Amino acid sequence: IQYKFPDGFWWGSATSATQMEGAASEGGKGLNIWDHWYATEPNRFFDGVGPETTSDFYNKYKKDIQLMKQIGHNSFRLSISWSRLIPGGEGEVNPEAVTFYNNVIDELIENDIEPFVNLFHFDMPLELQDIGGWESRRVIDAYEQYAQKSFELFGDRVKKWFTFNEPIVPVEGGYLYDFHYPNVVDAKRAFQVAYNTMIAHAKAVQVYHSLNVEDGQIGIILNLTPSYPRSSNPADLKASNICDLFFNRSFLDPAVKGEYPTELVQLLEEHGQLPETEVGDKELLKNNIIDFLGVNYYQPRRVKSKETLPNPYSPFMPDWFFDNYEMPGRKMNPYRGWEIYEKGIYDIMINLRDNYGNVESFISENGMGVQDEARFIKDGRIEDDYRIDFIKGHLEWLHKAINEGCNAKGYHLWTFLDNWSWMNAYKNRYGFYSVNLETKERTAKKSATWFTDVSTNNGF
Ligand code: BGP
Repeated sequence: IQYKFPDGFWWGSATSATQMEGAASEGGKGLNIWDHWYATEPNRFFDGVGPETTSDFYNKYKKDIQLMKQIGHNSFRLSISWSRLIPGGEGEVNPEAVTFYNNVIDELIENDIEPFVNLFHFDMPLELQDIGGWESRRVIDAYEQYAQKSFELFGDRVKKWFTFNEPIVPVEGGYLYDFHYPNVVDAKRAFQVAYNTMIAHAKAVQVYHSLNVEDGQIGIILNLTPSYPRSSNPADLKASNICDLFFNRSFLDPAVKGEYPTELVQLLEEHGQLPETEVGDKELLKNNIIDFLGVNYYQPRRVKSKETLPNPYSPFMPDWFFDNYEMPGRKMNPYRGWEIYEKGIYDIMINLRDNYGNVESFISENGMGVQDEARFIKDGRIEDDYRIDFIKGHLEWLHKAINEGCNAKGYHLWTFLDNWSWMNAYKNRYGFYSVNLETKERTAKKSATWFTDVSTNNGF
């Protein structure tokens, strides 16, 4: 074995409630923004397909957990659907949801698969969005209650918690670039949402820490996109530094260090974009840093300085400070339009080691979405050698980082089964298992077999 990973390394995969559960109107679930958006604007979604059924984990979890076990998973990340657990987002819990999540958690544990549970994966209950979503302090309070309830209900068995998955995505999608509900384009509101999310995050961390759970850890999952400048000329460096501030450090610094980068605060202040704060927020952030960090890594960001100055009368946007740079010769995943740059995973880890106190971390998502995988079927299974190469390439760099002292504890693929994706529905498939959308039959891809060896041997 050339690449051996540390003992106890977490091998598994990740998914989210909206993308995998289905049963969107079963079991007493309330509506979230995705159900609502799909009902009102189905043509926004690829092929007009929404999240109502997806891979039907809600009804098939028992079998699916067997499949996880078969491919050597020792851990698996899911999210709780807030609108399933607490329809409407505030008030009473839904007993059917409690039964469902209890069953899933128990089943995982019985099969020696450690449950990693995330509280918020883009799925705001509709009623709470209607009163302002993350712009509203009442929603922060509701989230705190929801977090507390979840810890009380499931915390005796779940020891790995996450407050948010990729909190920047609802900011970018919902408030900057119009690819998520509520389709607002307004940087000031976006910064308020980003800030309030971190206040909600810190409150959940505070609640969890007050419970003093032995062996319990709480963290956040961030999609870190290392920002590479086109050249080392000062203008390019500045552009890439600002990008890093907006898209990485605006969450990473408060989560790990308990405070926002001064440079970011100054920049927002200069442009009149600072969010509203409340007395006590600073201390809250300072006193409630994470125990560990999930890193989702798909692609880097390549940046160059602006070719033309932004019109100062146009509404403020982070894009005032940089242009994206299409580096000649870069390797692309053409289906998703994302660059594949395996070394990025190493650069992230070294940055965490050197600038973030070597915070405990793991790769909480990494994966390759591919269109029309049926064309790779041979003898009844998808021969996804491209996915194996993709995972291998990233694991090699992760291994090097660990050898150099980085504190990385695991690797989760996105995702276990082909599932529904936010805007792309089933266009790109990511799973270890393919899913026949009519019969819901699951079939292992070649990568699943390969990954079984990796997890069983703790290396490859
Ligand atoms: C991450 C999300 C996941 C998942 C994945 C793949 O950003 O946390 O929810 O969807 O990306 O991206 P996509 O489905 O958009 O191709």
